[in-house]
Amino acid sequence: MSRFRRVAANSAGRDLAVGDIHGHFPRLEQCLQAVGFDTKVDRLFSVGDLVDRGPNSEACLWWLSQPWFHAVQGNHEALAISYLHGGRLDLDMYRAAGGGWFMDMPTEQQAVFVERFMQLPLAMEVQTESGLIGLLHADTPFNQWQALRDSLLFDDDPTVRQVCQWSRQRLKDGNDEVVQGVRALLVGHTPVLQAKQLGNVWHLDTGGWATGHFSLMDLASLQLISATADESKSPGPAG
Ligand SMILES: [Mn+2]
Repeated sequence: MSRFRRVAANSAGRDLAVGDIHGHFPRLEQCLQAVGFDTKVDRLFSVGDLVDRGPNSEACLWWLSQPWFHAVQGNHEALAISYLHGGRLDLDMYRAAGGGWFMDMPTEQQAVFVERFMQLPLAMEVQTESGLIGLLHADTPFNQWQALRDSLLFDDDPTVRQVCQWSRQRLKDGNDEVVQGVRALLVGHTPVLQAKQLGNVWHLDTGGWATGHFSLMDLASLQLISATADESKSPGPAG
């Protein structure tokens, strides 16, 4: 697998990004329908944390098999990898964070998920007509996109990985420094009430997994489309 992925521009349709999904794929599907998402021409980019907390984590495999769906690896995907491969992991914390569906699954099935999660890059860049858009789960340790790209491609620095998947520092500090070399960097991981911009870094996890309120961002225009799933139409139980 490559820890960094480049994606060419979409000349046919729209590119949208979404914050953490956390096993709420039916809600996300409702939101996509509400904004007229067309799987034939549009693409959806996820900033990671596809699984845990919600009732439909298993559905991530179907989504990841769709040619229009692209995701980076969040810390929850990393937790599953650590669990299976014997990395350092606080099991009580993992279960409390929603990992029970995975922990209680037969090992052969866990391996199928982990194999797929290990293929996900830690960061991705997408070409658009108005410039390059970066995506990763939590934060970048470098304010030069080129430096992050080089680090992920040519080193395997655990500190860089840690920041990319776990850090909440930029939001905590209200750090509005611009990340040079990308028009915008889209991240998730820390829930915010409304999508929040600091410098050119957009925090998109508006808790769609908790409240049904997903913020979809158009990559080319950086316009936000907020969509809230209608729970009364949801086929699954609310989580
Ligand atoms: Mn996260």
